[in-house]
Amino acid sequence: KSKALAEPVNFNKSDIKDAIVRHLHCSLGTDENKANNHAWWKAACAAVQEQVLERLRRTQKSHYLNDTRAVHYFSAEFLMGRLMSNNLHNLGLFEITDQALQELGVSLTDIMEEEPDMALGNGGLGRLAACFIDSLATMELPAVGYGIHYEHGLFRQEIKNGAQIERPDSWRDYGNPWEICRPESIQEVSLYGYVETKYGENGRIQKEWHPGSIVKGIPWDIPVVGFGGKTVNVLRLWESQASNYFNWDVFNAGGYVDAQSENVQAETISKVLYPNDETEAGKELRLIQQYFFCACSLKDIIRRYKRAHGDDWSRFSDQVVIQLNDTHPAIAIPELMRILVDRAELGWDDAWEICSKTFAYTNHTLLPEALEKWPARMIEKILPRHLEIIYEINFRFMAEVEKMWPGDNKIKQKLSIIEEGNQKMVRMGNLSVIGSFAVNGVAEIHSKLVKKNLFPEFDQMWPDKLTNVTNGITPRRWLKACNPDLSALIDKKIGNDWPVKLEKLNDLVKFADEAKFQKDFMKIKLKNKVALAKEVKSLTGIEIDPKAIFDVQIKRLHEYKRQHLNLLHIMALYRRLLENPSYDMEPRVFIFGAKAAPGYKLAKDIIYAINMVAERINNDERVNKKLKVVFLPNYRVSLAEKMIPAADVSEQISTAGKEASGTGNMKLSLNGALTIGTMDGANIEIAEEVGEENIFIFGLTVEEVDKLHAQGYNPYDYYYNNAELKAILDWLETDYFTPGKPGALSSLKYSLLDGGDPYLVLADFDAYSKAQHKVDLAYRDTKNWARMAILNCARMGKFTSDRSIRDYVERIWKLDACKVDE
Ligand code: 26R
Repeated sequence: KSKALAEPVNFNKSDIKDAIVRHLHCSLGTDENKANNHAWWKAACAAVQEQVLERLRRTQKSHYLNDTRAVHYFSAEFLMGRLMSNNLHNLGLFEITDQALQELGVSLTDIMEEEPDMALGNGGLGRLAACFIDSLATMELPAVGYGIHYEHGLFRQEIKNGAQIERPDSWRDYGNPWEICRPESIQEVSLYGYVETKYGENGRIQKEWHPGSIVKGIPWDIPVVGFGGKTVNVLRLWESQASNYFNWDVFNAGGYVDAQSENVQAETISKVLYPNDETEAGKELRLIQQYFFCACSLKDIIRRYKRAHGDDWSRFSDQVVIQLNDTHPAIAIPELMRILVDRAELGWDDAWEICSKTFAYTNHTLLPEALEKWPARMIEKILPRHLEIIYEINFRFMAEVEKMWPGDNKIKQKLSIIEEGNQKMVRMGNLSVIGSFAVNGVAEIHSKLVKKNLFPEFDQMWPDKLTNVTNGITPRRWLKACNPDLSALIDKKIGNDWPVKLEKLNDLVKFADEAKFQKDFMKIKLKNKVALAKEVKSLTGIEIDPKAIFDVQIKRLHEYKRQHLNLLHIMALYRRLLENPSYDMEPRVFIFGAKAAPGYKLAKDIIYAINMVAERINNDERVNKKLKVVFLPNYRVSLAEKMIPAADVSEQISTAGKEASGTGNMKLSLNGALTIGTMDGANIEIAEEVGEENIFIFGLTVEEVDKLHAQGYNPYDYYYNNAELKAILDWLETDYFTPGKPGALSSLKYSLLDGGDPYLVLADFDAYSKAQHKVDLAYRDTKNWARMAILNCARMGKFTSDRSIRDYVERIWKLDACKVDE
């Protein structure tokens, strides 16, 4: 056995040093004198990867020998971010690798900056998937993540003259040291073509799909290292490639060049992540992406199942559970039916029995424009057999509905998978509920609304199907790795097992009033703010004072998240300072990070408005000692890891009922930021945990929002009744913030007045402004602020993703952990 493959437990500093240098020489063909940071980073990754792969091999062997039931997490998005620091921490090798590199004259912190983010997701849903697979591996649960190996992840955002521009993200241009290609597990997927109806010997109708096109799926495996390093699961991402088999005909006909253009088409499938968040565009390529990764993944699962159980399908749903991360992978339901009925030749009822015991579905949004619907004609063209199967599922389901509500066509119309109308549409949400044995929302309030507003009749039909699993975040990445000083302080106070037992943070409560602990806690916060201030300076040129309140709003840009409510309040403060230079306020820096979907005009206008207001304020000598505004470009996981530890205030100000859960709220609170927020999503449960006196809750509740809409909401009521609000909105129409370009910000004003203000920004403005004033006053009491910050951290135990996974395991997946033999 070579030194580098020494037993993981015995792997020490000099082993790491040797392995890194060996990779520098033998994998990268360079040496200690010539290597730049990028080469050092690659060599270090390769050294770590040796340890990872050894544990991966053991994990796979244990899972195989124990023939474990496993969860298969199907998600179009996995927002992994960087893996180096995470893997080192989870392997327990961070400190000694840091020291090893120091002895080689290299800074670990510096070389980690070389790693591009794996940004294969839009936001919350994708990051949740990444936190979940971390918890699954940590808890030693057999699990596979399945998704798409996008060539380009979420676009890189640049800000030019205040406006967002999108640049391609090329995270893999210089190779990804963590992934392994598995050509031995390539799958083929059919598309297009037609269905032939045949009659078998027994008189049974047989369907055969003659595809018009076949593409290959190449699996790339990313090892997922559990904390403690015992279990290493895999995230398997499929890359599309042209199938040689299909192109053979074209090739023989002498169409060498045409064959290449076929390749381009096939390879387009995994080219790019759709950057839409919450607005379905109905694009054919997106449906193909969804089917492509579901079909590859199901074949992969079935191949593994058959290896152990042959053609006996009776145990399939005992061994396999598939979690659908929103409806994006819902096409897997008719695909499994097709395999069982057309290929395995099971009867429909037997097939449906297996299918509906295999799938479970998580809903992440109630926004109508985010609920996926595909034109039936589009499905027919791409997946003709699947459309037939969907109709059959629906036909049988309609009979159930008829039994429950005889003669009620209204209800049938509402529950049907097919939406009739000008253009027939397939509702993927309905298909998902009907084809799953469990459906969950992602926070208490959200799950209640899923039952009450989105799927009330389904809830009546199957009272136990709809449930809640409140989201969570991994404390390994979102505290231990991103906030090392605070983590060390916590270790010192309560021991070091909190990363796997987050409820232990509760032991900090007893120190919340201790002066020394408060000082240490806030000293670390200040140090993190100094570090962020440096980053802000280098990214934007803006100087900010680390002593000011750092008020942070980081999330995708959307009207419902109300970044513009934050902006209107900033303008109010600016105006108050101009009108009264001695206006009493704590110095505050408002910091934003947000990407807008490229086609979402108003969202982009809001980014532009934030930047133009920022520029004016930051350069106004009259106010910029007290007020600064920063928009950090290209918000992403690795930037969040720098912003979150430095935040004093966390903005969670969505219109009540619109944010399903939120997960950034949990990360910020865990790192000692105080929340200003509405009674929405997980904010409600955060308030319950930290106590009402340790959070700034404001604004309309869901019931009040409904009532206001019902009685007819008129934003002008608020415009004319609040002189400050009127002045601010009118200000937007002048050229004060856009010199020489009056009206450049007027789309914002329009959306809030004549546009109807759909997210009740004006209705909540006054309450928000008052809550912000309370924040300002509270910050002046430094001791109490420290106490509140500590209590926020101490009471976040509930929001570890380990608890979410435990909920899924006990209530939905029914999985057992599998110890990996050392
Ligand atoms: C259909 C398509 C355009 C699409 C819609 C919505 C693509 C992506 C989305 C993103 C949604 C589903 C999302 O990320 N939702 C977020 O999920 C988080 C994890 O559950 C929640 O915390 C968050 O509140 C919710 O907005």
